[in-house]
Amino acid sequence: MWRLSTAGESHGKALVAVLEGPPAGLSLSAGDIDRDLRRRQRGYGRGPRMALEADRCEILSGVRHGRTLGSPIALLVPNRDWPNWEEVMSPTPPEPEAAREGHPCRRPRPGHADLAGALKYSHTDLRNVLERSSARATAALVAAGAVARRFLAEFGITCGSHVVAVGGIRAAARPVTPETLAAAEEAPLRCLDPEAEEAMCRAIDEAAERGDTLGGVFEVVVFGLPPGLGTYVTMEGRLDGRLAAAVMAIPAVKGVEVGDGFALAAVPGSQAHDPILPGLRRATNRAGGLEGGMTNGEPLLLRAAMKPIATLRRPLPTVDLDTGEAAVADVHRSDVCAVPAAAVVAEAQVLLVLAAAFAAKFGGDSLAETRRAHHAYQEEIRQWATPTSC
Ligand code: EPS
Repeated sequence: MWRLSTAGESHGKALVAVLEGPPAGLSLSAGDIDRDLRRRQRGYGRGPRMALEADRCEILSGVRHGRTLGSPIALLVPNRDWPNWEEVMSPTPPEPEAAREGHPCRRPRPGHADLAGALKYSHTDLRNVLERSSARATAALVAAGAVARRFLAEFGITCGSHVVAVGGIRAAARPVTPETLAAAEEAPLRCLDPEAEEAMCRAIDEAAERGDTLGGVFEVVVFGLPPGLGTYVTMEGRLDGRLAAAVMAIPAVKGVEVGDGFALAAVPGSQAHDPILPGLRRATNRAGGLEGGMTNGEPLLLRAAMKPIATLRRPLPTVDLDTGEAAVADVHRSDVCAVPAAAVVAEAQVLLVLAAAFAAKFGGDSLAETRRAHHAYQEEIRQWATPTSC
């Protein structure tokens, strides 16, 4: 069973992830994790914090001499901004004479966790809410997701993502393959359509000038999955539900669709499904690689809609919690657009769900044991695909 816990405040000392589940014998280095941390930091439209941070992971436990031990893997991602916040975020009460708790935040941002979080936890300083609800916490998810990526790579499973739309500007459809995704890795928005990408970047610049923010749509793609991960036999085991829950849990994500998703509602059944061809392959992948809550052997395609970030430099109307009077929301340092970063976070979430489903199917306390079970299943699938005629 794979299980993840994370902790950490945006301007605290560090973010922490504890991951249980990876089998013993998997090769893993901090470099494997840092690659994804770097990818999460990039993307056109990111704010000044990203220029300050150079996220790097320290492996605290669960790995010895470059191989996992089968014990929980603890990961630490230090916040380089911490020295600037030591007093404001100190775990100990401030000295009375030097009481500089920082100015309490009292004007909640519409769209952020500020108001509901303050009411729920009875926090009078909204900083107590925003520090944990900040998207900074996603760095810990990405660190853990990189371990899942390493595990699944052992079985030929790879995952990437690309930006489909920003601020209503949509990329033209382009072939999505491991090669096209790799080629777009260094593009400003990791978009497969360079012309649309240029227009998106301009829109981000214009939004920045207006003190506004932009959301968008991204797609996560997973190649090399065997059929039969997940299950139809219980509702909670259905992989589409688990994947959607994991991606919806990412800050600012407001919608998730699998394959052709919402568009399937508008076409007849004859145009909605993917006919099964000899060899058990499909010519189309409208289902996005999931049928009956299970992988079907086709690439997994999952799209998500991200709303614009709730911190606006030209803030929205709110209420001052001290006076109850109309006010404008607090302004904090933030991003103008973080759609490519959210896509990297979604990759991590998807990889963690898939690693858990993979481990549930194949088991294994050691990687070698998992490999044997996977190999035997692949042999069986091959026989289904090419039955020997009698
Ligand atoms: C982020 C860190 C945060 C924000 C941003 C993402 O750092 P800071 O608040 O110090 O600038 O830049 O957070 C949000 C968009 C948000 O809504 O909280 C990060 O590491 O991704």
